[in-house]
Amino acid sequence: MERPNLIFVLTDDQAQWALGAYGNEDIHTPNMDRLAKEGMLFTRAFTSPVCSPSRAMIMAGLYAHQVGIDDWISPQESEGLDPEKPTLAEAFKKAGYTTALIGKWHLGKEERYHPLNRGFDYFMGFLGGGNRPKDPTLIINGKEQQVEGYLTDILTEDAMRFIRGNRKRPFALFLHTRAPHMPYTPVPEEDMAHYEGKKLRVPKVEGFPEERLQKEYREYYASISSIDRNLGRILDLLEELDLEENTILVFMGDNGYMIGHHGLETKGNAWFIGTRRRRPNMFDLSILVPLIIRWPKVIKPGTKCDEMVCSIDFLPTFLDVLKETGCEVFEGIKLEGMSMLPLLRRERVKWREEICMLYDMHHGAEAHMRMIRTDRWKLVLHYEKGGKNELYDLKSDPGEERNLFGEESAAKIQKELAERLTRWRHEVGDPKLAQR
Ligand SMILES: [Ca+2]
Repeated sequence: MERPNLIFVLTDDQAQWALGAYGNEDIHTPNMDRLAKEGMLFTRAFTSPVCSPSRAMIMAGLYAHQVGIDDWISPQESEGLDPEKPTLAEAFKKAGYTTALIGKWHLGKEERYHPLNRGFDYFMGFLGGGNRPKDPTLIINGKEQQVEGYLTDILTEDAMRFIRGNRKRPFALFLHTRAPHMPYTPVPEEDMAHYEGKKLRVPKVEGFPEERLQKEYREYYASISSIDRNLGRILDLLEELDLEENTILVFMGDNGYMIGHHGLETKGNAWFIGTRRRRPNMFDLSILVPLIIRWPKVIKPGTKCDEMVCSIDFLPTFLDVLKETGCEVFEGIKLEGMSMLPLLRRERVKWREEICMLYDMHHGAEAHMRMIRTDRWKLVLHYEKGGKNELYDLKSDPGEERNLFGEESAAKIQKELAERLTRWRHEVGDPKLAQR
């Protein structure tokens, strides 16, 4: 097998429900939908419910707490992705690829955490979590400067320049947008235009005016459409350069998102919409993300995968791909994820039966959540003061609205899940266990 290129597009706070290919009829995402038609759409891709932990899981193939990340990294904090743990970018670099990160990093801003020290040959973007959607401040050739224009457009142009310049060698490009993260606007008019004067489907939220929800949805969708328009430019370029066939294109969101669902706004560290009251959570809406992979040489177009995959699976997957193409890869490192390569090939494979996750939140509120999710059930144990444990039957209650924790009828499954969760916590070295 020839060494394939990789383009990994990671969007920021794009919910799985905010994409046409996942069934949203209001949103304008023709290029994301095209990817789904030409590749494989994952219906159950999970990751951490907030930013930095999710990115750490993608980059390191380990759970975030195993690489020194608990919550999203605030501008005042000095933590970052453990320099001792190999990254996805280092895997590609070792295999002889030219590697680039264009856009958001959010895995530490100190020198030892810098993308250029973590396997990337090229970096243009920003190290923290946020930026302005228009006229952003970016690090270009090592210098911080303000650039005129819309951020997603600027990042895409640089990505296109990188692709053109590296078309003859294998490359691994990570394009991490800041969109559609809050604030959603300003957004270019052409992207806003898809929603003007349209009544969008929004959840009913008691005590929160529908017009405000309509406005938020319009702006959130427009921000996603601006990514979509730029994705289209990249797809066109790949076609023009004849790179389509041999490029693995991953499109993914970094965490789930809610606008009004459960009366909440944002993700795992959500607040009740219109208030400052927090509701730390592990709802599917927060941990499920869009994931589409196109790889014409391997993936049958228009396929779907319903297995529960996780962001920790990327590193094992790409190590497998690189190994098959005869590249030198890391040996003997301990990873938590599973290679998705058999899934991409639609081979029969014994897959995982549960997804476990932990989230120690300390920004905005304190929470310590431990979750296990199977096909049918979800148990979330809360170790913070005043936290209420949760148990949902996802089969009869996919919206996670009826908490069955402590109910006689579910006692048996609750006990079983709690035991499985405890086993997992020991396996992955849950820091909360050590404290006790
Ligand atoms: Ca995010």
